[in-house]
Amino acid sequence: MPVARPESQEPRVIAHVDMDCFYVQVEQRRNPALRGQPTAVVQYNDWKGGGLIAVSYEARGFGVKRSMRGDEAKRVCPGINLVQVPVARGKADLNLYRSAGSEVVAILASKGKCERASIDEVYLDLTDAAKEMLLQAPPDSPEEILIEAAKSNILGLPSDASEKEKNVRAWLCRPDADYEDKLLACGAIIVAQLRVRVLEETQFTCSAGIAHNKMLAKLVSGMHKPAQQTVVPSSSVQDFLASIPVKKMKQLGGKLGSSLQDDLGVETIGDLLSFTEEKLQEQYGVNTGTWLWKIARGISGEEVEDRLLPKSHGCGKTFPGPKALKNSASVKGWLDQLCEELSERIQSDLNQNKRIAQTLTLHARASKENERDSTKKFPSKSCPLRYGTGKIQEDAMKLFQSGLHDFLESQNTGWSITSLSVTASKIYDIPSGTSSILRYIKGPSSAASPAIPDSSSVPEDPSLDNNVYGMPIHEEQCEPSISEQEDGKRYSGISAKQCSANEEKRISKKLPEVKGTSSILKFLSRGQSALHEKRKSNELICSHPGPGSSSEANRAEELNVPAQGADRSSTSSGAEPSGSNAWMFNVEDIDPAVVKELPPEIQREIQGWTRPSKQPSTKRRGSTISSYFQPARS
Ligand code: TTP
Repeated sequence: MPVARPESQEPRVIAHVDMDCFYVQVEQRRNPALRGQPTAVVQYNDWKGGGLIAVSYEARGFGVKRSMRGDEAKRVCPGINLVQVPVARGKADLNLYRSAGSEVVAILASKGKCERASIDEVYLDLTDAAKEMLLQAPPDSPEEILIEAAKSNILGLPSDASEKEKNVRAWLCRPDADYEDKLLACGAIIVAQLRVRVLEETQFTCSAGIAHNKMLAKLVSGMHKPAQQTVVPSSSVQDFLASIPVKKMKQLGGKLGSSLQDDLGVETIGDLLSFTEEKLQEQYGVNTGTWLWKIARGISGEEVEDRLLPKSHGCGKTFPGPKALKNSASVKGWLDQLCEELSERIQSDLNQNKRIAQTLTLHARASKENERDSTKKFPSKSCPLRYGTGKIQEDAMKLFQSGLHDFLESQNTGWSITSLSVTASKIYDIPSGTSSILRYIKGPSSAASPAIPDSSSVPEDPSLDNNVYGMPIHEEQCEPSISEQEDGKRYSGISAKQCSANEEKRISKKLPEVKGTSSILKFLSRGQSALHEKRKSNELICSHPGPGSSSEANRAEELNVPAQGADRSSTSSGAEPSGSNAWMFNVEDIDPAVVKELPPEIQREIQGWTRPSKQPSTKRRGSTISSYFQPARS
């Protein structure tokens, strides 16, 4: 459920920058003959000409839409160029687009805190840069304003087209503007400069929104596309929000937005103004009620995170209709390919960024023979991630088998899989200096089994010894334990806390004088305990039942699979797993930035988890609020 964050007392300048028809622009840079032409990028699947995933603005002018397939686009616009997304291992290979996005991010990040929000969009906190401009070189002469800034769209300014540029220049230099607007004007100039640099250095155009918070910046960045920017002065916020349909707002696209429409008759964000904070809290709980009350007033305290890299990596593939997988051999064949790609990506993240992923998760979509309408979902399964393609493949297959066992509920029936994906999450930075010190740590204990990664998997950087990340493991120090969880069920497993403490003690004993050790110990103790656990890959599998699924833990026990906290790892609650299951997958660990890169069916499933939990309801949709949301009431 959305929660209001405390907002800053100081005015901030936040920008949301979104590339225009991004995959098309990347293809146009590869093949300049496509520039200015109606063009679309289509999926690797060529059924009916392939689904369109990106459409150029020229093609949009002919009525081509992303929801179309290639054949339909050709009917609407016979001159359209259809470019197939690059393919590797029988599926879309997005590396080209990912690295093009990184080029842009590198430029945008030069002016302040930068959060990469998806493959082609970022948030920037430009507050400091704007303050500095205001002090050092405030805009004071309309004639000297950069042309790109003068083309800004300022909400609330008279929309007389012939006078627009003149009005914008005057607004950006207004001597009588209040401090907030002056900062915003500086932000608009900085964003215009950045957009010009992006164009010059990458040949890509982008659009942007500039406002006092992330929510408003995001809402307006797409308002004037392509290659334009829009500014939201505080004085225009109320009028602007009065025109925004609730479903357009982030976090209101799902059940909460529907409930606002059906139960409160709210159509636009502005309509929320007619409800008191108490009334909204009464309906939706204290946190969400306050959040709604604030967004109606354009207030949002959400911070721009300092993050240029994704929080997780994922690869998936769908198998629609006759392509559905119906036996373990074909699942294994595809899983091997997905794992190979995932392994390459986490390996390159490790080599380039010195980051290590902790959790491997398998998601699948399945149906049982003769039970096409069953609501039973294939449970997502997680385990600690072991580096090395072979190990990831082996573990992913075990996760699949465990999920299938739960899904089939011991029925001996045929099944088919319509989508598969593997995700690596809980990615941590390795503190600098760790590698050389850990080479020292390795010493004689290196004979102990390194769980992560395997020796074949980290060859590219000799300074990154494989045991750097696969910490020496002393099995005898990590006794399996039986723990009784809140629900009274017993789960066998490793006491990670105990293991971590032992390991830490052992390392500190061994390295009393090594410089920089404390950072390593911090690293070792920071939710990394799972790395030290004695574990065979089939010993720790965590299950993530989809909504409506019954207890996975019971079945995990039958399977002799310790489902530590299985039922508590609710993917919708967002609760952090406790120490002993710190490796577990949590939906919060999935980077929204990469969700868009997964097949649409998987996207929908993940988005479903991030929406408010739904209580099973027999009532007609919309009849009462309580049928939609879990308690969270005051
Ligand atoms: P978007 O930013 O949603 O769209 P866009 O950049 O193509 O166009 P716009 O100018 O309207 O912003 O998505 C960025 C890229 O992500 C897009 O070029 C292709 C890819 N993508 C998919 O592969 N599948 C999807 O469902 C969406 C929405 C995007």
